[in-house]
This record gives sequence, structure tokens and C-alpha cells, in this order.
Amino acid sequence: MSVHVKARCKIYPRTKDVERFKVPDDKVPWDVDFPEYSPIDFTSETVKKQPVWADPVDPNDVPAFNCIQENPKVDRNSFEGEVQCVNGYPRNPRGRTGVTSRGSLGRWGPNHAADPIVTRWKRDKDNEKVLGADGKPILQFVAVQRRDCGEWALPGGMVDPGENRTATLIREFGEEAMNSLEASPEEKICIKAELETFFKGGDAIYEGYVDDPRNTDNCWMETKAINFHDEKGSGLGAFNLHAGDDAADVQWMDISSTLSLYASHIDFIKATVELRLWWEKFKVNKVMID
Ligand code: RP5
Ligand code: MG
Ligand code: MG
Repeated sequence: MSVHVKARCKIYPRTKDVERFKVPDDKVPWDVDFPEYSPIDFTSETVKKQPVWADPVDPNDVPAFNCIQENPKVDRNSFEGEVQCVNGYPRNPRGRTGVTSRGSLGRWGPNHAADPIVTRWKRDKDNEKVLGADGKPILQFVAVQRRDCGEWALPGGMVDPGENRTATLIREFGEEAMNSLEASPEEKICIKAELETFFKGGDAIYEGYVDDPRNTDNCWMETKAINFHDEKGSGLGAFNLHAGDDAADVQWMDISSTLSLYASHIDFIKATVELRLWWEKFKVNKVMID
């Protein structure tokens, strides 16, 4: 398991001077002694105002971890195993981050998200697959440029209370990659129906901890990333993309070895490429046998 890196970025996101206590790689695990560890305590002004999506100020007032909370329905389970608490404060399963409290995250412990990885093959004007320098077809995915940091990312988002992950995937893709929030009521219905058709099934790529720069010692991002692939490029691959909500820009992005993305999204993309190329090879072999 790789050690988290972005969750130890020097300056906490969207602040000028909230500097994390420096945690060297070998001092990240909780079971390694680090007596001089003195993390900075930080909760953003937005979270302090107790918006509806945020937990109580004191984590001891969270009804329970390691369960699905009812009313509002919030998943307090972690993909990483049992959530461990110290004095009522959940502890980041991947180790020290140099900052305590909630930072800009709403929930103590795991903050659950869902990430749609929408892919197609890059094609030329004759609709033939474009091959890369390695002779393999080039996979493209829908990437959004995040407004908060300018980095390119998957168009994912937080699971709302009571929402199932498929609904989150559809809603977030609609909001960030198709600007559904600003669409007319009729267009909204169309976007939702189109997405419901294409976001069926999908291939599970990843579930677990995200190395997100907002993580702290007491709260962290977790996600489930699902790949929806449009083999022919005529379905999802032909959708009209329009950036909206948290996204400043959107595009079909070529996947290459130099790609750099927000949080640990590049790991999900690498796994997706492997899966898609495996299916591609399998298809070719199958045709030869048939
Ligand atoms: C990442 O943050 C997740 O993988 C997901 O893409 C995203 C959710 O947060 P917001 O986009 O809603 O800020 O950790
Ligand atoms: Mg969003
Ligand atoms: Mg988002």
C-alpha cells in the first residue's frame, strides 16, 4: 500500500497559510513513534458555519461509526476496515497528515464520494482508432478542471445523504460535465434519461481511500470509481460536454504516461486502461479463435 502524499501537501487547500506539520514518509504510519508530532488544528470557516452537509462540531456527537446512520442516512463505514477512534476522534487509516479536525471536509471519518470514469477510444475522421507510439489504441476519458484548484480530475462528487452511488455518479456527471444545473427543465429530464441509460452496470475499478489534499488526521475521502466505456463512441462518447458547477472546463482527455490528475485519480485511470486493453486483446483473440 503506497503512503499518502497529497494528504500531506504543505499548505492546506484553499488557504494561504495553514501549513501542515511536516510528516516524513517513514513517520506516516501511526504505529511508528513520532513524539515531536504536533499537527496544526484546522476547520474551514465554511464548515464552522455548520452547513447541512457537515457533522456536529464534536465527533463524540456523531451517533456512531462503522454503520449506516439513519435520518439522515449517512454511510459511516470505511472501505479501509474498522474506523478506529482515539478519544472519540476517528483516525485516518493511512496515517498522519500534519493537520487535525475537519479542514474543509464535512464529515468526521470517511467522506464518501463516487467517481465516473467515462471512456471511449480516440478515433480519426474516418472513425478508425488512433494508435499511440506503442501501437496500442489511445483511450480517452471525460476530465473536468476543478474550480477549487485548477487541476484536472474525474467528474466525481460526494454521496448525498440517502443517495445511492449510481445516483451520485449520474448527478455529478450531469452537473460537472453536462452543466445540468443550468439546463432547462426539459433538458434536465433528457440529460438524466440519457445518463440513466448509459450509466447501467459499468466496471468497478476501485473502492477505498483517496489521497485527497483535503484529508486530515480525523477525516478523509473514500470513493468508488466505476468505468462506463463506450466502445463504438456513438453513445456516451458522442455526448455534448459542457462544464458546470464545480467544474471550470471539461474535455475528452487522451490518456498518456505524462498525465497528472487531482488526488489519486491517476491510479484509477491506470487501472481502467489496463482493463480496457485487456478486453481489447481478449476481443482480438476471440475473433481469431472464432
Ligand atoms: C475526490 O474528491 C473524489 O475522488 C472525488 O472525485 C472528489 C469529491 O469531492 P468534490 O469533487 O465534491 O469536491 O477525493
Ligand atoms: Mg460536484
Ligand atoms: Mg466534484
